Amino acid sequence: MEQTFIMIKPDGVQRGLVGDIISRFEKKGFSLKGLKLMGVERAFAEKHYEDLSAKPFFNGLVEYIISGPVIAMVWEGKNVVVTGRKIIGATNPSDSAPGTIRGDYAIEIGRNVIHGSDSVESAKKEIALWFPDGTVGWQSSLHPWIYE
Ligand code: RTP
Repeated sequence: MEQTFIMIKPDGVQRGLVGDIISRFEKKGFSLKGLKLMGVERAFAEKHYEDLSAKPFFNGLVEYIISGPVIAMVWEGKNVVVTGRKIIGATNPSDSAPGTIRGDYAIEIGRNVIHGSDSVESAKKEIALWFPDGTVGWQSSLHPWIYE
């Protein structure tokens, strides 16, 4: 089954949005496979966002991610990478539809509350980076009610 990496950024944690965000993924039917609250070192944040290192906003982005604890999660389910990005909404909250996390809770691109892997390949890379010891293997008893 497909997995994605989801991170609630420091603003989402500080603003008390953790429960709401987890609830949205749970209610959709996805399974939580890993979760931890952690402070991120600068080098780790730079590694996570290494593909963006040439961007003018890179330093500000790294400062943002290390500014407070984040929630790192692994979610599992059919098409969870693409559907997770839809639940999150467009990168710039000005473009994210109401009903999405960013559409409902964010105004600026530099404070957009949450990260989600953008492909199955980057999900695998990000899960290996954030959960080097792996995750707990368990199956939700709700599966027969969610998948035909
Ligand atoms: P994320 O990786 O956080 O899920 O975001 P994304 O794929 O939707 O967007 P990406 O292009 O990968 O950008 C990563 C994060 O960098 C910040 N950003 N700031 N100031 C700017 O123009 C700008 N552009 C991007 C955002 O926090 C974005 O989520």
